[in-house]
Amino acid sequence: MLELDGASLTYEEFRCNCLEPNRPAIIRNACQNGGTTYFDLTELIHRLSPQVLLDTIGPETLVPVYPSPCTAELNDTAAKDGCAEAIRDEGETSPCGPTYRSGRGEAAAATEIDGDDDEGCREVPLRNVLESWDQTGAHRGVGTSKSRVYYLKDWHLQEALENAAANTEGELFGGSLAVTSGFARQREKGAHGNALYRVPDFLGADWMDPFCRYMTQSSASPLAGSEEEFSLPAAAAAAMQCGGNGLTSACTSTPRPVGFGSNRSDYRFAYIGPVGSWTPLHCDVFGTYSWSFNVCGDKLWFFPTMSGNAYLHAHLLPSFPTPPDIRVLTGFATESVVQHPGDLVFVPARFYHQVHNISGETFPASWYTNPAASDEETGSPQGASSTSSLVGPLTMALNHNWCNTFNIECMTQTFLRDAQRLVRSLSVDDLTVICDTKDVVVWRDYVDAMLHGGTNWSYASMTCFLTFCVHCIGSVAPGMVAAEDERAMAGERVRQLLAEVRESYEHLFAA
Ligand SMILES: O=C(O)CCC(=O)C(=O)O
Repeated sequence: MLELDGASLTYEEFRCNCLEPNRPAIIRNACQNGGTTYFDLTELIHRLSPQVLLDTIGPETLVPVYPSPCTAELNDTAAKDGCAEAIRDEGETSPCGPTYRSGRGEAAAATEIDGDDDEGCREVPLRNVLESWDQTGAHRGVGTSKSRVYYLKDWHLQEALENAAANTEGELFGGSLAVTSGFARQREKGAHGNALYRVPDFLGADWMDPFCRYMTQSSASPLAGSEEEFSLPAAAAAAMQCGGNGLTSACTSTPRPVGFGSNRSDYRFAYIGPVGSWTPLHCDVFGTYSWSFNVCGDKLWFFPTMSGNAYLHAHLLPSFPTPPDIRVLTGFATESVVQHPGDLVFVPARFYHQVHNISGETFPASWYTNPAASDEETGSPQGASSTSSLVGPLTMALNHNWCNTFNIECMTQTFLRDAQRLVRSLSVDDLTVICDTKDVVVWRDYVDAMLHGGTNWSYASMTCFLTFCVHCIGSVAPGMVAAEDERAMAGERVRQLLAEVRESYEHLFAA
């Protein structure tokens, strides 16, 4: 695994070693670079500690958790193998796709959390999640078992912290989101989560975050000033309207810009999990890159080699159940690395990875055992006794998905493949019955809505996104290119991709 030193890393080095070849890397010592502090570990550990989270976000706030089978066994093996070293497995490639190597590892046995064995995402009050990690066992009974633990992940913590601060500062617009100028400006300058951290400049440009910010602002309030902030002239704003963006559309509803997922999605996350929780083999959403910064504890990452990644794309079935110890699979070679606090892992576009929380920190926290009895006026609990506990050990990380000129083509091609896959699964007869017409303009609208509902992106959102990028690159909006010599190439590439997406939509049902 490529190792880089974050203290001295330049954007040019990162571009040449990681972005251009689409190659994973671990960046050690990523807290400071060139005299700028991007992550302050002491401050981060404090602000992400369970007690401070309870105080700032609120115990009843719903957070996304995944019941994760625990992998204590893997941790033992990994430790024995001395996994700071890359583990290379030069397995022969198999034409049949990945198979299990005999004799090593088994998927952890599963038991129920909350009487439900569904491993998908669910929303649970923050209090319940923290209680489930109580080391003393005093708060057990919220649904943990020895072999399954809650893993708090894909949590929009940054947004939650911005909203909480905006609330406190009376800045909240219309009682909804922290879209007001202060936080939007901080975010534009690369500071996230109410000054929780800054994105290191060596990672280069990010086109996802400004687009998501624009969409959030423009859908939250016409007064939020998003057009001013992004200097979108009327023509660019109009070009982003659904139904007026070059997509021939039968939709008669009011034209509006379309973002990814819900129009207010963002791609900034926190991952907090007890030792033993893990994320199975996957590639990141939309063909984006991701970076993951470790705040406390250690993570063990498994990546296929470059050729192993190509092999997995050609052979891995979407529902193939990957085992905790990925090394039991044959057919592709893997490498692994242990990420410590202060290290940042770069995950390339459409690159498989599997991640295990292998060590963590323990935190003191206290709960009111009878929160319903708390006095609403003073906020102090009445008739509710507070008990002190130890929570953990926990591994904590921050993470962004992003894209720029080096993976925008991969992203667009990934989208076009998703769209084609959906179209192939629909017959002309079905569409005629469902849409009650043979009009392909109606079919296209219908399929695009289906695509958006199922995959969180669509021709409408890709067209809006690429139009936004063309405009921002051309108008020299801040942060769209990390080096000025990339601007012309970036602009040209995005214009071509926009034309390709429009062309594909136009011919979606061509013979
Ligand atoms: O930390 C984890 O559990 C998963 C992280 C991940 O998949 C990512 O950052 O892309």
